[in-house]
Amino acid sequence: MPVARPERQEPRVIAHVDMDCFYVQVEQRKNPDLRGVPTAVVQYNSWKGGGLIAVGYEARKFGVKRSMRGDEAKRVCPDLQLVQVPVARGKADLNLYRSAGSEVVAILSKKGKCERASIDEVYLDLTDTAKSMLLEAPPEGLDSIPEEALKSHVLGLGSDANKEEDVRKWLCRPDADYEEKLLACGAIIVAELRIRVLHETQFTCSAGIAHNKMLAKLASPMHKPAQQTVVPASSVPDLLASLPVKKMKQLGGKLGSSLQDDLGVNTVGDLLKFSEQKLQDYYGINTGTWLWKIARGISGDEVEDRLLPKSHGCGKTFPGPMTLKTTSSVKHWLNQLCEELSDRIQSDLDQNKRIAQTLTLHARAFKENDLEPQKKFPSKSCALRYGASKIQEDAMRLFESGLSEFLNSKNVGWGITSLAVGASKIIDIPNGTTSILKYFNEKCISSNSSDCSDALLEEPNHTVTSISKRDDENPKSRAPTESAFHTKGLSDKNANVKGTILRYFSGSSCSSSNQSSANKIDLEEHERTVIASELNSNPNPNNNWGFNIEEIDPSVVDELPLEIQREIRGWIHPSKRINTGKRGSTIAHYFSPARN
Ligand code: DCP
Repeated sequence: MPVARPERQEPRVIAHVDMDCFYVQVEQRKNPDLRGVPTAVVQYNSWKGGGLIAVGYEARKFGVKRSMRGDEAKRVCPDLQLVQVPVARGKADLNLYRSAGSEVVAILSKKGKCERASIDEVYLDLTDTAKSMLLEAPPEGLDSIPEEALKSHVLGLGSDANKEEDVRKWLCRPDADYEEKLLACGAIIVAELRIRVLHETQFTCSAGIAHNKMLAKLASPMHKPAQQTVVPASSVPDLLASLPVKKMKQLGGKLGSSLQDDLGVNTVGDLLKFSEQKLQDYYGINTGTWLWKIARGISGDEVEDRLLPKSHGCGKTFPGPMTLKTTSSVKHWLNQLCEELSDRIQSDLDQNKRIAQTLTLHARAFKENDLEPQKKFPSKSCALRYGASKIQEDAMRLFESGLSEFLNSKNVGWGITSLAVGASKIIDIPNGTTSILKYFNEKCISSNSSDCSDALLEEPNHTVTSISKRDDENPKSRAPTESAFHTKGLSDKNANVKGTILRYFSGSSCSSSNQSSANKIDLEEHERTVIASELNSNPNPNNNWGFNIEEIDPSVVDELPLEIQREIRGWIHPSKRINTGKRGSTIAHYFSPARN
């Protein structure tokens, strides 16, 4: 359940930056012939043209949607170019997109505290940078305001013909209070950052700029692609008054449904009718206070200083005839997955000096003559040992333990329709452990051999743990940030930038009215809801939307924006809770035998 974090008294400037049709942009950069052409990226499974996972804005004009399969999309847009997601070891390989996301993060993180929230979205705390700008180069003193900043959508400002002039006045208001002046600086900083991202990576992005993470995240998709939306404090009541509760982060699930069903709350603004005490009576002290605060746009969540993922995961689905029915076929695929996982944690160790501590196995399964079809294959975890063959061995043991629990030790036929392995509880290696690192680097990493680790590591007890609670621990990895940001320098660098980022979408309707963009978002949200309810009501969902849950590739899900992950996981494991087991956070703990 959500908990209210204490909010800082000082005003903050937070941005949420979200890449536009990200995988499509990455593919268009790789193959410039695709630029300006309706394009979509499809899953590697080519059934009915493959499931669309990213749709370019040119294709969206024709009505192409992410819920379609390639064949259907081609029907609505015959010129559509379909690009298949790269494949390695028989499954989707997201490395291309991951490193493209890292290029963007590297640029954004130079200007403020930066939290990589998913493969294509980032939070920035620009408070210090905005303060410096206000002291050294306030908007009203600038010779010119960047055109991209003038194109901002400032909520509450209206959308008159004279919009740019109105935005200029808003950015330069001498009578604005300190909080709103900082926000104006934030808008200019973000506009310049977005131009810099475009120049250095060729990618466009959209952004929300507000006084907290929650509001920034709400604002970033309001005007897409390649635009930014600013949320002055005075616009918050109106924004929340009409915002459906289900669209608010953390209210998409049961809590949101309970608000609707039990309290008749349909929009976030409706919550204003309830006192804090009343909300606490219904939902407990913490959640009650959190609800009371979000109704007022108050959120104390901090931007975490984290540029690297919290965990690594890879998985594969085995729909229909591909279902795995023998231990040897499971072993074969687990070996593939574990090899990839091993490669990724090794390069994390190499590049970032981070160690993953927990190995987890998830599966979806069914059994013959099932009398308890609601019973899920239990997720299992144990201490993670480095080296591909050790991971393979442990994953296989986790699988066997999970299978025996799933089958209740009965000797019946079974099938596996999805397998995934994950490495989590990632910690930074403390200083002074160079010799250990050297050992990992020189022996284990190159050979991928399991034997080398035995020489150094005491074998941990491999307690197999059933997973019961979501891992919310957040290992942080810091990167240098600049405390001051010289707007002028950035402006100079981009002085030759003609026009705005929107021109990269010339000919697209994307720059059109706010209304159409809002409708688009509503429609997509509606469709997802319908799909989710179809899936929930249908144990073997092949629904009218042509969308089959069996085909969701867990490896594709892992790095998606959090709300999409939650949504998809909600379909797959409606009542799943992950591991509670708290481990020590030092390397010493890792090398000592695990306690049973
Ligand atoms: N993705 C995926 N499967 C999904 C949803 C998304 O593989 N069901 C991938 C492809 C997307 C990327 O994640 O390009 C980012 O997802 P977003 O939801 O941010 O959507 P896009 O960036 O594609 O488009 P938008 O411009 O609407 O944000």
